[in-house]
Amino acid sequence: MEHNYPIKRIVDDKGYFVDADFEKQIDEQLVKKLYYHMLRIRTFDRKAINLQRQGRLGTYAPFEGQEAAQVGSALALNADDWVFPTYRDHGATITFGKSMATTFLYWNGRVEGCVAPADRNIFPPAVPIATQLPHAAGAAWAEKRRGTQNAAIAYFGDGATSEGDFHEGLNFASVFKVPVVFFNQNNGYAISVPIEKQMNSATIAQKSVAYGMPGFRIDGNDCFAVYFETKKAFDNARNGNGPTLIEAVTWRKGAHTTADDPSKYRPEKQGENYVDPLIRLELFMKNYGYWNDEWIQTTKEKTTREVEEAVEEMEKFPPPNVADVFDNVYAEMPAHLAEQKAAYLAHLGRQ
Ligand SMILES: Cc1ncc(C[n+]2csc(CCOP(=O)(O)OP(=O)(O)O)c2C)c(N)n1
Repeated sequence: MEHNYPIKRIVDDKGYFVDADFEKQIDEQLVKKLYYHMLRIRTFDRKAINLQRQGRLGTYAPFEGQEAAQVGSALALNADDWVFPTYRDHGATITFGKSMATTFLYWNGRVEGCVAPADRNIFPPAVPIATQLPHAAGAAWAEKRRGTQNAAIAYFGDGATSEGDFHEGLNFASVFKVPVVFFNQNNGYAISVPIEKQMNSATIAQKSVAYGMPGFRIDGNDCFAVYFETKKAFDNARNGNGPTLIEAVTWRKGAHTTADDPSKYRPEKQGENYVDPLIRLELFMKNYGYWNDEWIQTTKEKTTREVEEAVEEMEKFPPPNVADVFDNVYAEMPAHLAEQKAAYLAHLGRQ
């Protein structure tokens, strides 16, 4: 089955073109945009881990290694599209337009961290696995019924494909031919469970066959392959051809969250040939004359400053309102919650 789903790539591990058709479509502007966003979210990610270690941030789900998958796909979206992320896709949501400070607030358990910017349709991160797939199909269906050109993307991991919601989301989207892209980041593990223990299918992409939709396997560490293939799936969706399933094969370098230790369940490296997606882009830039020391230095300083400013903004926030836990569940609070809220506030001596 695997041979029916070869991994598409545009640039190899050493940063050389394997698909020459794309040489003309890749220009300096695109290369710099991809590099800037990948460096920006990596700087954010590493800072978040440090903050968690210092007790300045709650538990955090790192995405290092998945930058090409998240940036490449987020840059393929239009501003009015819908994004349905998981707890690991803040690289994608930040690239799409969510602020870093808001994202830090989310990881501090703040309700403010779930609020999307006014000009972007970004759902709060889905923590229950795969629940966001039917949501994305529903949002896309609504856009179709309204006759717009807007589409939706649902991000999810390999483990999510073992959940019922994955199958319901794909089936619904296919039957109603809705404009949605199901974007899987196959990072090899669902917490500590390797993909071979998760499923008997050789690939995730082949699951598209059961739902009568196109499915592709792409190199999730090749930002160009991710960008162009996701764009193609979106064009297809906007043209009325319905959903696509994309499997971006990648590697989660760190822990599932800052609460676990990956050395207990897997090797440190993916394999002999593994090259970090950011290093791969750097090699490409050097190979094809896009590398410029001065620009790189300025970009590093800019992204570091941006992250530091976001930390300051997060830390300036007043203490959270303890009632948030109760106030943001239902539009109208049911009696049992109202009772619990009153009891809690009384316990804290705030009534
Ligand atoms: C419905 C549900 N079941 C179980 C969990 C516990 N859980 C949290 S993350 C996770 C693994 C998810 O793996 P995957 O979908 O591959 O995403 P990744 O974390 O690798 O990005 C599980 C089982 C959950 N959050 N929701």
